Amino acid sequence: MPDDTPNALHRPPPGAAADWTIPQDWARYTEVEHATWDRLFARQVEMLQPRASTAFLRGVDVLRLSRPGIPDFEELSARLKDLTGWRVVAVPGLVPDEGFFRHLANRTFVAGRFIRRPDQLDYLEEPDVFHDVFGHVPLLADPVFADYLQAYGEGGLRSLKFDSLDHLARLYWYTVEFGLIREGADLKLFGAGIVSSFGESRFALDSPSPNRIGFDLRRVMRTRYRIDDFQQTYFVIDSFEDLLAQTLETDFAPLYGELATLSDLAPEAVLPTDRVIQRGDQSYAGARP
Ligand code: HBI
Ligand code: FE
Repeated sequence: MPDDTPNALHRPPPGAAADWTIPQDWARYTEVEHATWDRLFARQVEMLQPRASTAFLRGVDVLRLSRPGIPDFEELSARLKDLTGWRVVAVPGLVPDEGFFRHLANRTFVAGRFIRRPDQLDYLEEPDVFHDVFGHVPLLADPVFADYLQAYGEGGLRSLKFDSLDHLARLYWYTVEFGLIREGADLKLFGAGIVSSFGESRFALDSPSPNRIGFDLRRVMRTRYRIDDFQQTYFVIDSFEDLLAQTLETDFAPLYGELATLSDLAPEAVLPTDRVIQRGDQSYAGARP
């Protein structure tokens, strides 16, 4: 099954272990790299106070991510292990799906160790340490989300024999990377791709352009996504408990059979059966080339 993860290597590069891990080499970070982390962190954490999910903000706090400089994965993992059994390990870049799923199933989160340059603050192709650690790791301190991500990894390993990894990747994309969550009457951010992006942290909640639709597993798994720009639709979960329940309760085998008979949906689609929280006008997407 050729791996479709964009520009993923197909075997560990020289210096990487068989499970793709490499040493973080924390002592090698320069002052400029630590300063880039501090600048990104200060900008995000301030604007996320009213926007990010409670669980995300709690994770930033309990994992002491406000300490200056790029976190040392060993120190971070020692704290995280006590809370939910997760650890953070460094990898050279994108890992093929099987290796990635296996890490998640073992409660090890793979993180890039490089950090973007000062002139790349607002966008970069590959996930760097700020996207992976600031974006993804705080929620690993939440017991229910921690269970969800491990269940996702186990589901991924079981799914390798089906030709349905693109459906599964959409589930990851629209929750772990770009998910929104209800908190009372408000919508809050929890997806790592959003909370690690200054622009999208505003866009995802404030812009009239994207759709905001209640999460439904089948609906999400049918919906294509953009990897190079803000999302045209955000899906909203009611709680991490509900997301975990929908994932655990589902036997993915018959689900894949069902999905194979249904057409994919465009990123901007709105169905009559959707729980539409807000129908977007796609004004942003329309304006883009
Ligand atoms: N590898 N390092 C890394 N980080 C990711 O987020 C990642 C990956 N490989 C595959 C992948 N994500 C997605 O295809 C998931 O949907 C599986
Ligand atoms: Fe990510």
